[in-house]
Amino acid sequence: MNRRQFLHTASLAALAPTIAWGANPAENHPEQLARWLRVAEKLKPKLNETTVTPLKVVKPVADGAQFLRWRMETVAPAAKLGEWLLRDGDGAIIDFGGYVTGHFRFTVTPEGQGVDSPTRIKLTFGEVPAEMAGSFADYKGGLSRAWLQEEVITLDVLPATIQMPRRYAFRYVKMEVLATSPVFSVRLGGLRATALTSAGPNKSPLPGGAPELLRRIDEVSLRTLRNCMQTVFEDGPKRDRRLWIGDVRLQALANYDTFQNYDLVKRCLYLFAGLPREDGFVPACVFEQPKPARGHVYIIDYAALYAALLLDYARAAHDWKTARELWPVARRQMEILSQYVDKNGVFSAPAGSWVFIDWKDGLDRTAAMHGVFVYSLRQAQALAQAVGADREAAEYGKRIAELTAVARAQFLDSTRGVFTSGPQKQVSWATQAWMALAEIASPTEGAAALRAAQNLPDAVRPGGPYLYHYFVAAMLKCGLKTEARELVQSYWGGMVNAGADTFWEVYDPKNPMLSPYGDPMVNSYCHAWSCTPAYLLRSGGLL
Ligand code: RAM
Repeated sequence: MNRRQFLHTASLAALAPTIAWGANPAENHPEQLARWLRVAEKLKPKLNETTVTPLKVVKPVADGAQFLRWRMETVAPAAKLGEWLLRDGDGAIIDFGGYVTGHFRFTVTPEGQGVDSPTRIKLTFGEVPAEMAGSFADYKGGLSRAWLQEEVITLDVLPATIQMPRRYAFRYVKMEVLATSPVFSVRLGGLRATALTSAGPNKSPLPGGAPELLRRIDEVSLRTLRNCMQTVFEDGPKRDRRLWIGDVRLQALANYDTFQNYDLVKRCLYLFAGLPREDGFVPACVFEQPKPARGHVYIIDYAALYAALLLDYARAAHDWKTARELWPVARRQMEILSQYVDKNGVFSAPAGSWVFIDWKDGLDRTAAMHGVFVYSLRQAQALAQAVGADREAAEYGKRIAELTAVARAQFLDSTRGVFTSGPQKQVSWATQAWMALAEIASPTEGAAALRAAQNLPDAVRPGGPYLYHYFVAAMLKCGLKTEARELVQSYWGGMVNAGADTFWEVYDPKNPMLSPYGDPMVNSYCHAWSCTPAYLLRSGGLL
């Protein structure tokens, strides 16, 4: 089930057992949840602001040689804009020279015989040249067209200084004068962006000798992460502008190695903890505004990974107090998910639920999800040991052994040296990655399986950076450092070479128009889960 289908599913209530959770009733007591939300609120960061001025005026040129089909040509330095008199149908595309998440302001000055009518201006903000070239009127995507960043404003009084009300995510701004009157024109000037982030300076630059391409990949990773770090770790500052477990888990890893904003991760952990479903299951995402609220979707693998998010945090921040306090949340996810192990011992997500793993049509997710669950049980076991929950630690250990034995019996094709998934015995990169990360495969088996999947032409490849990350992590775990580095260089390096100054939500080198939402215009081109080379190049062990 993909996200669009999921949002059209009428009710999730059927998936929610109505039992109360927590051996200790205080754990899911409304007061406890409210207290956790207060902790999250106290940790809300004040954003750092930087003023950014535009670099130049550009124009998009169709170019089949470019991955995203357009390139920008310089028209004039940005300062020239103020010299131009603009009237109906005139406009300019401004390049800020780099990605900005923040606010935009500008001035409009009239020139002529007087202002005898309102002035109408259209603004379009874009992350990539294609958004400046096409018209949003042709949008065919399944997600709301309101994600596309465009505004029409009508000014009654000139001169005017306009501070646009929304926060935008952009490198380019198209400004079009739709209407003045026959007696006056306007000049646009004073263009300024205020970039926002909760990231401070990078505390850990790459070692001097790192190869050039890896340095560039790292820079783009850091820019991606910085722009996604707002009052939570957002998935994408253009879209969805919210906190998702799968995304924050990866962002947090990159953050520990670079910006080291531990409190922001802690805030996110508390937001999920304070906003569970009635039975304690954590939502896949949460909203911050107008007040913190749980998102409307549940993703089985994301809920499992809450344990990893908590354990990584406790280790990185040396904050075992928080681990102890939020341990019941991680434990509850394991309790709920354990109910989904079927009579054959295979993790079997309930019908109608959403198992994400990757944006990839046709991917059989059974084995990969089984792997995510075993991986998460391992994280939960380490947490249990650290917080003195001996009973759970032992119980998880037993379950890990059982699930591992079942997975080997069900999924391992020892003749071919790969793990398969589903009735068609599908071979995918996803399955091999999660079998290795879950330690269902030994490092030697894992290395062979990962290599085999890469070499099998009909193996289902990843659809996006989220799964590429876990595949690379699996390679590193199995000792395939050289191959892992090659993959990072070709995949993330491919985006860099295609002109990315922030990493994209989806990238398939063979399919530039790929979109999980039916239109690449609404794809996010600065996306949380794509920033992980910053981690892989540091504690990930890629260098
Ligand atoms: C996408 C979001 C996010 C991801 C979910 C599953 O739409 O952008 O990154 O976690 O879906």
